Amino acid sequence: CETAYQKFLRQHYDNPKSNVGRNYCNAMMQRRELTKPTCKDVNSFIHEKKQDILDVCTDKGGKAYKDGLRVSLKPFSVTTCKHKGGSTRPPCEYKENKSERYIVIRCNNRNEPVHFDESI
Ligand code: U5P
Repeated sequence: CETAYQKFLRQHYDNPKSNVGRNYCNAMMQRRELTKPTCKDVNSFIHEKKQDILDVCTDKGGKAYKDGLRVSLKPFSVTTCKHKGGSTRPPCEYKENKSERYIVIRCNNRNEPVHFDESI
């Protein structure tokens, strides 16, 4: 079954950014199974190398932030998808916001990311 790290990758890792047609978020949220049984409200996809994301869990690429979270030392390319409102049942309609932001994540004791908190 899916580990917490695998789930993080499914939900938040997309590098290079997938070519999925005209609405990236609508396609990706469905493809990554984030629209069942209801539309996930907010979800971010990171367009950087897997190793660079892993490095945020160590001194190489990240540092301690509040509440045991870690923040990246450099800005990452991130697309955040936000549900447009209306029905929370599929089909889900999202708007996208792509920019360079510091990511805030939680890591497990094997220095793998297991939670995306926010980007700042
Ligand atoms: N989330 C993102 N990006 C954001 C904020 C939240 O992907 O910028 C996702 C995370 O997967 C988080 C979930 O676990 O939304 C719930 O966020 P929250 O309601 O705890 O803020």
